[in-house]
Amino acid sequence: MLIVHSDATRDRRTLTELFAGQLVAPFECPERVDYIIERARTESIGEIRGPDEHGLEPVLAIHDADYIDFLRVAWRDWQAAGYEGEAIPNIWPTRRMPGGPIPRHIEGRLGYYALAGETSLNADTFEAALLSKDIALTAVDQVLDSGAPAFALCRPPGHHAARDQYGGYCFINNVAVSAQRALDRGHQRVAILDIDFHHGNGTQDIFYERSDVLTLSLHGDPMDEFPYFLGFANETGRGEGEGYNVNYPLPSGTDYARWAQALDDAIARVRDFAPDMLIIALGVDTFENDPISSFTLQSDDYLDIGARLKRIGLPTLFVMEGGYAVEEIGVNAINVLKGFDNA
Ligand code: OKP
Ligand code: ZN
Repeated sequence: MLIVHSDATRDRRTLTELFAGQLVAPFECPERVDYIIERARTESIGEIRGPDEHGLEPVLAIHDADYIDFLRVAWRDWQAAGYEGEAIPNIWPTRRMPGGPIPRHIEGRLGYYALAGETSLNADTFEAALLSKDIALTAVDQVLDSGAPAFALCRPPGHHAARDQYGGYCFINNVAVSAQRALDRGHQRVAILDIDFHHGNGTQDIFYERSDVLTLSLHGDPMDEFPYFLGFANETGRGEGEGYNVNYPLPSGTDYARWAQALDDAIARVRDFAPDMLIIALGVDTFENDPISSFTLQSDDYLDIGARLKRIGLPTLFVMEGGYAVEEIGVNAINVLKGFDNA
């Protein structure tokens, strides 16, 4: 399978993540990609190529222009305010204080455009987000051109990013931009199946009122897990989109047997939808030793996941999302691709 990768993903390393009341070294770190690409090489998964630039048009087909402008200038404005640490939001428009104008001050704009506070911005954030979407777009073009599967080794991830919000380490929603690209290049229907441990709230939000993109997500029950405020089973879509969003919230401690039942149900729904393309939001933070998650999948289980996905029989794009057991992330992510290729 073709892999799209860039060494330049290393150029973004934030220094801080607000976690458990402390600023810690971020879980979403450049080494994640190092382990995955190293494993892809030793397992000879396939050709590895770099991304092509795709510009902003496919991004603006999903995200609001004012949000992208904010990402472009946020670091400059944060520095201009005299702040010395990385940019972290600290106030939000909550239940009884929405509706006003978008603030002028960077502190207010950060809160307006952030959905969570763990994700620091620095000088390299916007460039990194652009590179990540170019990796995804290059891979989706490859699937569209050849029909063969591809893996976009994106970093930063994307599935928490909504139309006009960042957070959960995500800025541009790579799977959403890729799905829209496939539609704009002539596809009628695309399914996005999110198997990251966390609910794909951004992807759900973006396509919630649409019937051309079926969104499905298997994840830790939001009663107990990030992103807490979306991802419940009764969220099934709205208007035109009614019936085109499916959530599988699963309890802490979920093992592969239980998880695979949810996967099989999701696969049956993908089949019923009969899409032209399947996009997998591939997180391997479902792993038993993941430091911020609570499922108990083991490395061999990822081979079986890949095999089940292959049997759907659709042109398939894999897009990297989460996975924070850094030393095992290469084995786990590449096992999905191996399982797919060998099935
Ligand atoms: C990004 B992706 C755990 C805190 C979790 C943010 C997690 C973002 C995950 N107590 N904080 O979906 O892998
Ligand atoms: Zn995750």
